[in-house]
Amino acid sequence: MKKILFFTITSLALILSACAPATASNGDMPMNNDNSGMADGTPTPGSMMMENPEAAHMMEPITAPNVQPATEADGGQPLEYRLEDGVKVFELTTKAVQWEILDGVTVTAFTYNGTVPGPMIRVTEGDQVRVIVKNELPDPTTIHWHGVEVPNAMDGVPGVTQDPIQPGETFTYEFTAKPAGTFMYHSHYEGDVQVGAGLYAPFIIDPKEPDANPPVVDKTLMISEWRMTDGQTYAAMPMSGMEPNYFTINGKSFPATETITVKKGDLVRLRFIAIGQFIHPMHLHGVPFRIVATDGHPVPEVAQLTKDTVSVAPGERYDIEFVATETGQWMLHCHILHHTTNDNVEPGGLMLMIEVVE
Ligand SMILES: [Cu+2]
Repeated sequence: MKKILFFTITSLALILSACAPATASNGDMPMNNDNSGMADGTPTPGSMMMENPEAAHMMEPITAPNVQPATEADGGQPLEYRLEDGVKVFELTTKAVQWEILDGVTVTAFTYNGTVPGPMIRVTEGDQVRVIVKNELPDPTTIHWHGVEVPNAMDGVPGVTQDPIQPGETFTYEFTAKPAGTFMYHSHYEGDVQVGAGLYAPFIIDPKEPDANPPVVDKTLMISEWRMTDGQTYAAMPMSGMEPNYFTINGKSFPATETITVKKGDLVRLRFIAIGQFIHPMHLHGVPFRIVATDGHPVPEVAQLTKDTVSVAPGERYDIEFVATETGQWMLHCHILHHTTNDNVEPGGLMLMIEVVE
């Protein structure tokens, strides 16, 4: 029955596309070669763009006037703050840069302070935090503090809790940092585009009472995807024609990903944050790990799962811990194996090495 229905719809689409007069062409918008956009019965970006200028805008390449190469090589680095009357004041500027994800592969990215991910904001539970955001993008933007319990007016939803921050404008967010855990901040304006284009960063709130058994190594890994075609960068989307062909951990594809060096016997904590639009089952070689926190919230010890693979869906965070018991180079990688390629070539993408030394 399904086959007959599919055949009927496909045939109808082909007949309709063959009969349609060639009046739908729009000189400004890229289109599929066949102009129908329905060659296999599936609407593709080309056909949608012709019909809907807003969709066309969402699927345009990431561009900005006069984009310069990034001056920093590493994303997610701690952001300095100044203290003003007991408030920790951070400054962010949104801007487009050319960001190298891999030797010879550079994307046009929308960033906080010129890096992908943006700088890590790391504070202690109960801190009063002020973040001054200057928008130097060609488009409006807002910031959402994902998982942080902020007052409603600080939630960063355009048209709901605030007006979008227009290009050239500045907006100030202020809230108390709570609860403790692994969080993030990201754009909430045209998120389908701006988040994939690089507007995301870690936000870590350390507990007021320090950890009784703190990890020796504590790394945050933000996972996302990109689409690069003909030298143009697109925000990768889970739709035909917009799928990613590059995958990054902290803004880098393997082998440009960071190697994490740890000493044998060290307790290691990795904080996975998925901020793209795809699920990534992250698999660790060598030893199993415990899931000690989900979405920033501690898991009671009796409820902690021991696993070697954890699927991290968009928006989720998993903090995992393990003791490195054997020396050697141990892989950590996504187990959707296409995600360990660079433009379809293996190895690449979502892989990194954990080097355990004596
Ligand atoms: Cu994956």
